[in-house]
Amino acid sequence: MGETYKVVVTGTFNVGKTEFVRTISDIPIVSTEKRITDDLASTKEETTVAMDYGHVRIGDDLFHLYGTPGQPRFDFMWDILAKEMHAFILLVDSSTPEGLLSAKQLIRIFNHKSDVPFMVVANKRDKHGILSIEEISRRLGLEDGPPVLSCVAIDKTSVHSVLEKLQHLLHKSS
Ligand SMILES: Nc1nc2c(ncn2[C@@H]2O[C@H](COP(=O)(O)OP(=O)(O)OP(=O)(O)O)[C@@H](O)[C@H]2O)c(=O)[nH]1
Ligand SMILES: [Mg+2]
Repeated sequence: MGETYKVVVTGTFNVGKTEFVRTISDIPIVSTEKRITDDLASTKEETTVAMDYGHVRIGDDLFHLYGTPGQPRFDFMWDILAKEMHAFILLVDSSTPEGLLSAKQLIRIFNHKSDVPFMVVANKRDKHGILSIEEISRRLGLEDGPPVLSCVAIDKTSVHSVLEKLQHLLHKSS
């Protein structure tokens, strides 16, 4: 018999949380994306205001995936989504150092909510001029912490491989 896991996918604005859940989900995701009307509209058209939900079976296990909103003004959702989570994934955008300081704080915030395994994932590795994994790790203060994994959230195989590593971590910690 497999296990069922609740996993929260978090990170700052525009790092690829919705894409990550959408790419791997076995069902069409439930999303709460709304048109951006403020100055962030130049970055993209829509942003998550409450959550993304999808699920995927990996081997015998079922993963319920909850993407958080990235903008701090929707941070009231974080507590709700983190309730009874088994693990969290912190995504960062490899193509810009912007947001890495906030990502560092997010790791602390989510670790504080619950003592569960977590993984730090450098997304958008397909882009040009990206930061090295070592640089991202250093900026997040994780030199002595967990390894930073590479990911391309628009590629299903890549997301699958991240979740397989998380599965391994969860099996080890149970
Ligand atoms: N090239 C590339 N683009 C990506 C990747 N992951 C996400 N994107 C793009 O980055 C943009 C932001 O992705 P989203 O999934 O909306 O990001 P988000 O973290 O959910 O954003 P918020 O909910 O607004 O915080 C979209 O245009 C995605 O298609 C990736 O691995 N590579
Ligand atoms: Mg989103």
